[in-house]
Amino acid sequence: MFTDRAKIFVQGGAGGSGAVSFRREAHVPKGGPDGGDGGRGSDIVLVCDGSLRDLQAFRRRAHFKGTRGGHGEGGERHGASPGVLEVGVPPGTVVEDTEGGMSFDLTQPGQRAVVARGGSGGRGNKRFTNSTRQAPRFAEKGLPGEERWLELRLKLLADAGLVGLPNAGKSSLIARMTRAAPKVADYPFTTLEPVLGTLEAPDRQLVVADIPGLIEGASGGAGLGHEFLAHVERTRLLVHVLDLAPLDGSDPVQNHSTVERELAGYGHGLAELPRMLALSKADLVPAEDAERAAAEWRDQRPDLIAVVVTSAATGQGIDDLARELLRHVPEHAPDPVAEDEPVAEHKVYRPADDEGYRVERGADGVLRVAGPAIERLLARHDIENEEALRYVEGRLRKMGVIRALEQAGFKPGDDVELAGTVFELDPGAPF
Ligand SMILES: Nc1nc2c(ncn2[C@@H]2O[C@H](COP(=O)(O)OP(=O)(O)OP(=O)(O)O)[C@@H](O)[C@H]2O)c(=O)[nH]1
Ligand SMILES: [Mg+2]
Repeated sequence: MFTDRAKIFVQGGAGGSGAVSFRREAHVPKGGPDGGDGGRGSDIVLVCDGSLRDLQAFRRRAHFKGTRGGHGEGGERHGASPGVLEVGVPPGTVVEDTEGGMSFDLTQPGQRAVVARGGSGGRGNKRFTNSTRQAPRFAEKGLPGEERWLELRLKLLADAGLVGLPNAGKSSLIARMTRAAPKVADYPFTTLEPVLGTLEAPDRQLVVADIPGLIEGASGGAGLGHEFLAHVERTRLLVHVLDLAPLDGSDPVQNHSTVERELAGYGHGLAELPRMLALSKADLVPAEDAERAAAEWRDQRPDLIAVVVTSAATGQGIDDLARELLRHVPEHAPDPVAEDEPVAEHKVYRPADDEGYRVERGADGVLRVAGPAIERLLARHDIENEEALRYVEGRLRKMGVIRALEQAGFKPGDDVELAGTVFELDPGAPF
């Protein structure tokens, strides 16, 4: 089974917490703070792996969780930061986060995309020492790692694609032209999944995709073709394979328009791709009929790059078709990406309010402060710890939150809800 879609859950490792610790020395009753910092949790990184063919592996495993960073310890020992968790995906994988915030296109082996960052470690109590606070009895907690659901879609990276009605002879052509060995049979929809074949020229290779046959309504989801049209989206040229002598007695001209209509209906630029026409099964009609049909097509459709009369049975026209493909498909140098500079082409949209917060008074009269910066601050500290709470109050003052609260009518001692937790805030003396 060829799997070209998967949904996976990724979660970066949580950061380790900072330590609260004091130096112990033989003759010093109480030494200075020496709590080390927590380590950073591991990032989840998708890595484009040229040895993978499809997304099959994700049917067995769809959850990827990073390792937690080590906790800090006394004696200024910092917690370990485990390395990244790498997850291999095949070339041609398009990654999108289900919330729509992130998208990556992994095309070249070696490319990497960080899809979930590990949480940062908390600072140990040693780091909270200052002139007025010489023995802090609090430290930061590590933050949780990012987590999200990702949608993976594989769009094959072929240079040219074969399209046509079921039974037109597409698979027979690719089998004859390349070393691919797709199933060939005299019933429609023999091909159930895309097959790639490689045309070998002395100086280059060209990858051709054979996809399941298209039927009327394919662009709207009928048959199998629709699902697989995505695999010819990235090709630079389409070869329309048209049966010269359809078994069902249908008219080749109409069959041709059926397929072209579906390509146009699908969108994504398929209709605009350059076209070649491979008239197939020439051995089944008199030679002059095949030549006449070819001449008519050249006449009617001057936009076709080439019209080739072929027979997979006798081999007629196969070399010509291969030559035309090599001549007309622009060469692209897939410059191999060096292992050390591989970054996936990506666009990432992050909310710009990373530092932001809002102050509002709820219907119940309680003042609320919310926003990512507030959430991080609260996630970092244990506000049951009196000292930590005073530190948090100091931070809130520096961030301008206390002033904003005062403008909203806050008096020291009032209840305030911070990132979902209500408590009495009494930011008396700056700490
Ligand atoms: N006589 C003759 N028969 C052919 C030729 N090419 C293909 N066929 C026959 O036509 C039938 C369909 O061929 P396929 O290559 O499986 O067609 P396809 O377009 O891949 O079909 P789907 O995968 O179902 O879309 C098979 O029975 C082939 O043997 C040819 O050049 N000459
Ligand atoms: Mg086929």
